[in-house]
Amino acid sequence: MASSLESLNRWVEDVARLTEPAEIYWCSGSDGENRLLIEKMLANGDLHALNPDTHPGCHLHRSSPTDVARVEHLTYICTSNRDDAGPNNHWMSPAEAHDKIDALFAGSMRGRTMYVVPYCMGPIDSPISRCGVEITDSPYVVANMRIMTRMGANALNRIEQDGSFVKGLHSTGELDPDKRLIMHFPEELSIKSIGSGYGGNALLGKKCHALRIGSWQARSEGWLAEHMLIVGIENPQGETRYIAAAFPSACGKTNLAMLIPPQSYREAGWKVWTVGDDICWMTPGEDGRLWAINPEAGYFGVAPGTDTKTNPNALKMIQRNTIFTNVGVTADNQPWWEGLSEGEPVKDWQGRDYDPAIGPAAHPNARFTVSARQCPSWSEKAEAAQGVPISAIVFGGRRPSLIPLVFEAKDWAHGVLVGAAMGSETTAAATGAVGVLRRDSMAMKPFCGYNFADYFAHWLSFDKPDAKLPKIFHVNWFRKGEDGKFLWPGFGENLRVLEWILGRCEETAGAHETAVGFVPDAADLNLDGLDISAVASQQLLDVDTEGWRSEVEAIGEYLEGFGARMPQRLKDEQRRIADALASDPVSNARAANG
Ligand code: GTP
Ligand code: SPV
Ligand code: MN
Repeated sequence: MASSLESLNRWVEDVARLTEPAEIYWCSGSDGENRLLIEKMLANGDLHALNPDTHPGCHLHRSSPTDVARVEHLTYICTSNRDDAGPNNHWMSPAEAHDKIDALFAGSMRGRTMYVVPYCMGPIDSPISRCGVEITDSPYVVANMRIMTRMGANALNRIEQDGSFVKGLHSTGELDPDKRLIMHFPEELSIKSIGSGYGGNALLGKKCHALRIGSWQARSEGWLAEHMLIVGIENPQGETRYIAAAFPSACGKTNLAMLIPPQSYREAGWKVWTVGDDICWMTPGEDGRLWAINPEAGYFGVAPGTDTKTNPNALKMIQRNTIFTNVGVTADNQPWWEGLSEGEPVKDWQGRDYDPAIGPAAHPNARFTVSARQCPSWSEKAEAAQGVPISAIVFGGRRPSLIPLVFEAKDWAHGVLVGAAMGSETTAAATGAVGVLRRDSMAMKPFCGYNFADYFAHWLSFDKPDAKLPKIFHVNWFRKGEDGKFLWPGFGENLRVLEWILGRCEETAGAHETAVGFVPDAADLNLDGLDISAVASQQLLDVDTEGWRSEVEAIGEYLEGFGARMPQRLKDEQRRIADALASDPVSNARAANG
């Protein structure tokens, strides 16, 4: 039997023949190697040093201005059967896809170094972890992968033991949007990406492996690969419960994962522990619960909006050893972005003199790359091989109207519908229009490596008699009042909602039943010390029957769009809620009383 290392060597040779690099370098992940890479990038302009007194070990990378976000329209799932990719994905046949992209890879690494980057997604000794190797011609990608994954010699050892790994081939190519493609071959456990050096397009361990290929593997192996944060909430009794939450890109995962409790909660002894901020791999344990690991070792987080008031943990975390991508800089060479209360920009993200008339200092999708261990709320459980048990799953999105601050699904199948029905306004994390409401099921629209109908069926399949599944909730921090302002203060105050969620899991918190799920009364939430009017809290928790009727009808149409593969169970659930709304006197009565 050919060992995985033989297969790796053969693949490296094949790729070198195709891409014609000047040299091949195998990454060990050592500190010395990283120092040399950084020196090389400082010399060639890939990186700029930042102020060493205020930001030791920090560097700035400026992307090509047309390469600043994920490109969903250029991202393909290449399965032999088109229906396996589903209407939620762009599809191309594997043969055509290989032909197209290999033509772009031919000679693409001439004059460049080809880096071979072995990595492990998840704690190196965890049975839930999976390995991959990324071949790339971008030293910036190598430096990022070193922070974001367990990269180097240990990963290579594990690959030898595992016997299989995900093959990811990446080249920045010409950074030309017309010669950019991100292809996934789940049946071959491989990825090919060319023409972009940015984040999710280029750091192949992240969205390409851990979500698109990972979700495919998860389905065949009986686990879940999700676009979720993992956070531990420690109550004043010292008990820690873990919550996994799926919000679409740039909708608050990083912020919730490292939130600082409101002062009264801190004084009472509440603590928050960060396990992960973007990706969660969950697998049923022998006890019937879902156990989750964060496959990543670092955070690639949104910089704009990060400040002492919104996310002080993140701000502390990124004072040292951080790569900043597409932020502005101050006169004394500190990184700067919109929403930062201190400092003033003099250069924008493209290195031009800052001029508010031509645009923001930082690109709206500017990011930081930083080791998870630098987060003040870093949880030791992020290294636990078996992961952490999940008490609640939370879905959420940017919904300016209709969707209440929080509600609880009746049971697992209802919860799966709530996830499938998720909608959110688009953000700068992907190219294209911002602020457009779209369905983003389980925050996985851009990331599910197979047909959503099969994905929902997979989710439903966890509902087994001996399973002890988490309760499922939906939150919305983004509901707006008539003045167009957010009704809910958000950020640290979101802990109040998490407390209610955990209270529901322990059956200590109150709620009333509505057609769409269990909703708290204002009195069921701890709003003490919060500057929020009774009217606002009423609006936040309101269930508008009329509005929900059209929403649930639209959800039905969305499910129908997947044709015969859509599980009947989910359609029945949609019908159940539509029927309940049709005969629902609740909202009218509440309106009359309120
Ligand atoms: P990805 O890394 O793209 O997957 O995104 P993410 O979900 O981790 O997003 P992140 O936490 O970085 O949030 C991005 C944006 O949401 C920032 O502009 C934040 O200021 C804003 N945001 C986060 N939490 C809240 C909140 O509770 N309320 C409001 N109003 N805005 C929030
Ligand atoms: C997202 O877009 O959801 C991100 C950033 O987390 S990226 O790694 O570019 O996908
Ligand atoms: Mn993400």
